[in-house]
Amino acid sequence: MALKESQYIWLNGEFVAWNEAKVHVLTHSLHYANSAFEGLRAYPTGKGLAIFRLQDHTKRLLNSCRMSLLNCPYDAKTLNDAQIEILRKNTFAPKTSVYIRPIVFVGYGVMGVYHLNSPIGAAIAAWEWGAYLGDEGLENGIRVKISSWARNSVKSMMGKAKVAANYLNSQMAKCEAVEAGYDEALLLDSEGFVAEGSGECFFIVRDGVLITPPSDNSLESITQDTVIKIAKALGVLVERRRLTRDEAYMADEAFFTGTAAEITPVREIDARAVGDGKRGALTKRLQEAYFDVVYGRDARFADFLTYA
Ligand code: PPE
Repeated sequence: MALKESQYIWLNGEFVAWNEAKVHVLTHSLHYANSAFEGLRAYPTGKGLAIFRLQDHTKRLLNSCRMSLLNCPYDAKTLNDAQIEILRKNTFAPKTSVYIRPIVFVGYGVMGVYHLNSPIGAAIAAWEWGAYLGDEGLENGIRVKISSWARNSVKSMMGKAKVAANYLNSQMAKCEAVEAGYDEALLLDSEGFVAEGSGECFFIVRDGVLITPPSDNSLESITQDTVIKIAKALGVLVERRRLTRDEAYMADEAFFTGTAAEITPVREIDARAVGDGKRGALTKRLQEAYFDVVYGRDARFADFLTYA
């Protein structure tokens, strides 16, 4: 799906025209993949666009920078304000959700692996982005393949840093799944326990209990945290514990969560139907409750929204 262009991008403190937001081909991050980024959504509400959990995303971005030794020249307030401003500057179609992508990167000027003498740049773009795994996927569920790739080991990479380098692993898993005719990959960790999707966290439902792995081998997902909070508010029992592939095969329901993926039901894993092969009942309830929260229709979670 081609990117839907908007008008302005924030680049190193200034708003520039979309097509002028450029970097040099010798930009360090392009070669060595040390760049920290975020993905946020802003949803149209009765009071205009509301960014979901802005402060939490910015905090994670700055933590990713800290872990990856990226000396971000901008503080949280500057980054938060710029994300609000990027929504005001651009014109978006009414009723569409907008995706915001901040990125902090190693810039141009020094080559070689050692990056601490390089300048650090930052950019924030925002564009209209529909359902990550398709409208049909949101409604009827997707088909998932357990990847032959193990998720990046905690001995080699920092899965809690949302840095570009971690996504080669995601990309290979995603391509393998798609080329095999599936929609998405589920990666296990090097011990064989469920880690996460290529860009999502994973949940199952068994006997009415919602189960999702701890963040041992995954990003600390903001959507996963939101879904856990919503489930608890609905009185659903939640367990955070390690999951194995056989348990995923036996699940009554399964779904992926992520800012982009929202709550996407999983209807099949490795040629095995999940439950009755459709979106599960609890999955549907959580999906509806999640959309109520992000669209500003649930006062209990009003603090999660920042209006642009
Ligand atoms: N794990 C991974 C590896 C991941 O990339 C994401 C987000 C998540 C879990 C869920 O995190 P959170 O959004 O905080 O709930 N993936 C982002 C990037 C997707 C992309 O293709 O780009 C996203 O959902 O924005």
